[in-house]
Amino acid sequence: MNVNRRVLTLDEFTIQQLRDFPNATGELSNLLRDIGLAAKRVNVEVNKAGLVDILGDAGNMNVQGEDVKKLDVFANNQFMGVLRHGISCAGIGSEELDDIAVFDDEISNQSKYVCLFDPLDGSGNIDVNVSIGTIFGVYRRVSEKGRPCTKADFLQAGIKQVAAGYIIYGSSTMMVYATRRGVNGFTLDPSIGEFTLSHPNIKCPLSGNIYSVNHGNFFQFGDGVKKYIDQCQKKNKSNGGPYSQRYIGSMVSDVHRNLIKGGIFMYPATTDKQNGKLRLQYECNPFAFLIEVAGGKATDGKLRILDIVPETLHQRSAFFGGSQHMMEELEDCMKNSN
Ligand code: P6P
Repeated sequence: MNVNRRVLTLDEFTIQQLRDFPNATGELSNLLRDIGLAAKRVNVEVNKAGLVDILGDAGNMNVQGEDVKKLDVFANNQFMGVLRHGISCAGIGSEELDDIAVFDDEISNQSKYVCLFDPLDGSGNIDVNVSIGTIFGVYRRVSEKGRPCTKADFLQAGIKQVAAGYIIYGSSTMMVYATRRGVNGFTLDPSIGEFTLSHPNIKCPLSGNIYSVNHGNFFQFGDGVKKYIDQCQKKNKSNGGPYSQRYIGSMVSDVHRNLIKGGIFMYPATTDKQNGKLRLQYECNPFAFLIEVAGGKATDGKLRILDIVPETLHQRSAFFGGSQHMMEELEDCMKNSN
């Protein structure tokens, strides 16, 4: 009987990918499914966040009978908990943890991968009901298999990522991730509690009409960035109108919109933040990997983000990423300015 499945769940999709790569061990597929499971648990609490005043502040018990802590700590614990008890991750680095978390047990030490997370990016927007997200990057470990993972596993250049992506907890909850084979988006179907393939083979449009930047920092930007922003304000869309400036203040939401519609997201270095604000390992690198696989570009204004070799786990970087043609226009402005 030919069962023609039009809508694949995340589990079915990752297992189908395995059929195309019979020699694969299935560890990466397992890992991505584990991330999807933790994301569903976070989604439940994030969607209730607006009710905290009614349900009382953190400290409630959730459906799993766990104490609900501050949401970003809760989110971190969900991802760390699922991966620690899985079979595909040797440890994690996270914005919520000062140092790496080594899952030092017999099974985890045999795992091929480590993960870096921003468990709940943009969490400052929760109380005003703006979309927030989780950002993750997956690396093949460089330390000896069978032994605990080490800091070196987490300080690899972004080009070494084997997968990267984000979950956006918005009007719908989506998980979007890239492997070298492509970028695919899955929308959570609450009726079956599964992420289902809704955006296969996402490509970032080569150009767009949206630029995203915090204009409040304008006078702190370098001349090249100012010149590009001026250009955007004078540019004409195909229908003759100026570009649109869209900035939500939640990187996952801004980059997701620009990835789908075309556009450029900028968080330049400023006089206040000379190394930029965004974290290289778990904000810039995952998005840079995903944007490049989707056909866009991502730099720090000088260097390709994925080529930067990190020195510390929480180091910051300037970040410019999005449609190829818009990035090239920005680079021209920066080349010809100091
Ligand atoms: P600003 C959220 O705090 C975040 O890390 C990103 O999600 C977002 O793009 C950026 O900071 C917003 O920063 O300084 O413009 O408020």
